[in-house]
Amino acid sequence: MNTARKNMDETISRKLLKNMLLCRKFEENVQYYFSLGMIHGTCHLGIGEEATAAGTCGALLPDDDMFATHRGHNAAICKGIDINHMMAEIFGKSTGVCKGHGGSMHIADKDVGILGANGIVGPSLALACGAAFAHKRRNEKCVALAFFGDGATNEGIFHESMNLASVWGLPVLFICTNNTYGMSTHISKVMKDTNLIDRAVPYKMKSAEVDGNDALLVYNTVKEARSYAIENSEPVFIVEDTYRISGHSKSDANLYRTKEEISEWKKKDPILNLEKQMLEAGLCSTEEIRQLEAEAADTVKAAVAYAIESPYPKVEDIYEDVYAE
Ligand SMILES: Cc1ncc(C[n+]2csc(CCOP(=O)(O)OP(=O)(O)O)c2C)c(N)n1
Ligand SMILES: [Mg+2]
Repeated sequence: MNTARKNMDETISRKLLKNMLLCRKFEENVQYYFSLGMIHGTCHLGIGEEATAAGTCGALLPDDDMFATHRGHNAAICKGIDINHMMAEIFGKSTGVCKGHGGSMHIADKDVGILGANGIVGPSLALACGAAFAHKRRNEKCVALAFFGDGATNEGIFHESMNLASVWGLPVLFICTNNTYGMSTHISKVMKDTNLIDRAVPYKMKSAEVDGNDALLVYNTVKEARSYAIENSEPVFIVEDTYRISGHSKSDANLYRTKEEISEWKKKDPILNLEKQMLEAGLCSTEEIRQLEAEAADTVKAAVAYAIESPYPKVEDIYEDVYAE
């Protein structure tokens, strides 16, 4: 598949920028309240990876299903989750999208096609096969999309799911967010061939690799892949190359990479990247960008207030919505 050409559509560019700003403000706030001890457990931030979420989810329609990873805040925001209820979930409050029982790594809202983030690495691929199978059986013109990291591509579930989707002709979009690290391990230490796109070859699957810090390019690539998957009832594999500026999780001391490497990637910040493109194309002014930033900050501030004011779940509700026997 040829990488889709950029399309400087004003409405799309604005939507992508707005969503990326919302993601960044949201996660900066999560980081801050985590440091105050007001958010418990751990959490994985995707600061620096916002274009993969905004561009990818921006190309989906409401009926499409999306499965996220442990680093799933941005994907949920860009698929259209209610920000107040997501923030409340991360604070562990009863008004959260999962009534405060799930937290950061288990964000889900089936009303907007978010069928779950996953604390385990890899299941998104297999779950998306199941959802796509259902769509196919019902003759629905939509896709199931799985986000997963470069690290997950070494797991059995990656290969089993790619094989199944290929053989059964399932309309799945497999989206590899390639930030080149699995926790503190660089991909070159765990793969002989780091050219991830080649992993589609044995499954004879359509594939594309894209600069994952270019939201418009990601959007156009996924949009084209979505149409292809539906028209041909086939999966597509997309590698989105990016970098997480934030550490792996809250306990990351960043000892496995250099300050220089991080600074180099900061220059390729996906938000600055799109802002620059929009300014150059005359699609917005610096003042408008500042306005969008202020709006994102206000939205997140209101979400934090909502989360803080909300009550914790009751202890006696702990067995509600538990399906294990
Ligand atoms: C099956 C499984 N193995 C190991 C872990 C621990 N773990 C959590 S995140 C992670 C790294 C995953 O790397 P990657 O898939 O590249 O995603 P990234 O964190 O880079 O977004 C690991 C090993 C886990 N949660 N599940
Ligand atoms: Mg990774």
